[in-house]
Amino acid sequence: RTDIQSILNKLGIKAENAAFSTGSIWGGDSNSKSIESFSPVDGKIIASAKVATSADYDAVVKKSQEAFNYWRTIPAPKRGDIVRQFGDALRVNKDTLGTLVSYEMGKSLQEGFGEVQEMIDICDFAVGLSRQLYGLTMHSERPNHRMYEQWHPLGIVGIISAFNFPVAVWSWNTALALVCGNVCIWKPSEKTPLTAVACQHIIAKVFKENDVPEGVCNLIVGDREVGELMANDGRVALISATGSTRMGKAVGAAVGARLGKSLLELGGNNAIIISEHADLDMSLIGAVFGAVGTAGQRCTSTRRLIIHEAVYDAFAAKLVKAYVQLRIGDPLDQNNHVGPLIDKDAVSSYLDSIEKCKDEGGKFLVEGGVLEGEAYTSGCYVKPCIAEVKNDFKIVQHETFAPILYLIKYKTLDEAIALQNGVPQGLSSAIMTLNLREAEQFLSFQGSDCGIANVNIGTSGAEIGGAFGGEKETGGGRESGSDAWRAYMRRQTNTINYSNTLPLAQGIKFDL
Ligand code: UN1
Repeated sequence: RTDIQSILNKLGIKAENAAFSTGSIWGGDSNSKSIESFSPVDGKIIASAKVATSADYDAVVKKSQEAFNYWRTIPAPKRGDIVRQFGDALRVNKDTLGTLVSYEMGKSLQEGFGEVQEMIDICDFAVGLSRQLYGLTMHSERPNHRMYEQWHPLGIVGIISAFNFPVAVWSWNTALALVCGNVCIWKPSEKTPLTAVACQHIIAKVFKENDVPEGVCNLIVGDREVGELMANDGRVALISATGSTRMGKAVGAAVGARLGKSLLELGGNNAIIISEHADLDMSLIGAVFGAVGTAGQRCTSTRRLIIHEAVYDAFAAKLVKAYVQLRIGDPLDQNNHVGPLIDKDAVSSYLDSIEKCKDEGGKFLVEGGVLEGEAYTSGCYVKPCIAEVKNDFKIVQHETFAPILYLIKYKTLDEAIALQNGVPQGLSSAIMTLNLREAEQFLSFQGSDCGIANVNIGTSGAEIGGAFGGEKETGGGRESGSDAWRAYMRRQTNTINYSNTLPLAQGIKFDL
């Protein structure tokens, strides 16, 4: 059995209960309330963390403002070198941090390691980016003039992250924000404060070794109130928020009211179209991993399968057979496929969704339920289930963060695409087909309306090199690879006149 205490020791977490950290300074108002880190694996309280007060928050913002004045003067490739060292530190800590992710959040150990791997990958990506951050040069309409654009850092980037990827999503934002010359304030999910503390220790050590001042990366542990302080604070130039659509609407409205920038990565309702031309064995792996991986708690989890009528029965039978074989239990035991949900509230919403689905006429091919017994004392282990539904059921239109998979039958590809797009969310989508015409139609402007559209790959498990995010209620933001870095910088257009007259644009005459 994994010795969590020794993992915590290795990650430098002792009796950690500070509300905030600016690097080497850990602190917080001693009167503030605490939140407990609860492991859904065994139901134990791992540790507690204080909640930042508004005074704590203010102290952190002041430290980050000071730090920004320094950090922006460091050349971007040098900032990249610090991020490279952060990536190296993550390599050293991959096993311990990955294990803590698995224990605190409940995802499988393999997925915990995979999450840390995403952190390492984004650091590598950011290091390369630190020598790029390209602006364009354009031709001026005026003689002997030069026009170009450059990208400058924004200042403070506020990061609000969710429990399901408690560390990777922070690193996507942080690695890019840092090479762009920004400083960060991170509010992790109150459900996973310890993995956040572990990350802060890892990055603070790298900063210390490089004499990077406190305040370049800051952690504030807190609940919704701290998130609200940040969203309403004009000193925070960009809020990058990952989580539910409800949270995103509130954050987006608050940031929008002060005309700040926000980057929102919210809920998904991801579907795989399984065509009559699909490789069904391959489709099975994509569908099952997508639906039950991370116990259905990825924003890219597969929620709906839209299956062609010709293969519907055969594929449904394959699915049922695979689900019967799933091993549910301790995610740290690598023999298990499915771990627990994050907490009992998540279990209630899973049960509630099953009820609602039945009320609307859903027919369950694999029944759900909460597991009981010695191995499941936390009360958070549930059975992945499958229901035949109609796409317009209210519950099917809604993202439930749990392993409930909905099956929908289709006749034509146009109909399948309409079903796939017929939800409020627009994050990830996929088609399983060996037919070129179908694949291209799905990827075309008449196809999927999502930010991610895959062929012969499931909906989850995106690589960091692409821009990650989606449309409609998913919020429109893009994080991670491609040119997502632009969201973390401000663009400046510069026109330089090296002639000895001052011609005006648009040929306007103005003589004195
Ligand atoms: C999320 O669930 O918020 O594509 C992020 C994936 C992962 C990231 C998911 N690389 O499933």
